[in-house]
Amino acid sequence: MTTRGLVIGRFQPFHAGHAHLVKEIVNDVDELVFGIGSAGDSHTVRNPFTAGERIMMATKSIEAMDIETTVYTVPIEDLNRNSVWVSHVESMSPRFDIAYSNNPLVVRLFTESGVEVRQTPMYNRDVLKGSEIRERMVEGEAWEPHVPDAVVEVIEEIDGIQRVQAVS
Ligand code: NMN
Repeated sequence: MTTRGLVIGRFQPFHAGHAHLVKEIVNDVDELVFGIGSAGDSHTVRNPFTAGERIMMATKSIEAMDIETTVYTVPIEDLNRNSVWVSHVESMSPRFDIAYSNNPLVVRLFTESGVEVRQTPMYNRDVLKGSEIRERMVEGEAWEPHVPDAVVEVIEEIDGIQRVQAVS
């Protein structure tokens, strides 16, 4: 039977740590569901990019990785009720066997619902976190080396730096 993994995160933006994570997870599973969390949020300091923009970043970055695994990208809006969030995710996603996250709340909610959760090693976490990369965008510091080339292209296409600076 096909083993399918779900990775869920906000990907604001998709960065080199996420690319590394995808490469690790596809060694474990036959198919990957890439869940874009807080899909309804955009144009804020914490969530500057829309779900559609994040789908472009992830799709183009994963395409460039040249992996064989089928990847489904699914936007998942937040729900103001943690106790039913896992059912909400399941209702939006292809069936999955394993959830991948290092977010303590996400780990707890899936575990309490009986879903196997795997945590993944953090890769160069000092720089490779969304908040640090967004801060660099605001300050006009180098952020490009820390994201896949495809993400640089998407952010240029949407004039993303101007937006991040304007909402900050
Ligand atoms: O670990 P991050 O990148 O923050 O991603 C986790 C995602 O899961 C976020 O989009 C977060 O909002 C979402 N989430 C939502 C709920 C809810 O809507 N009740 C609960 C837990 C996680």
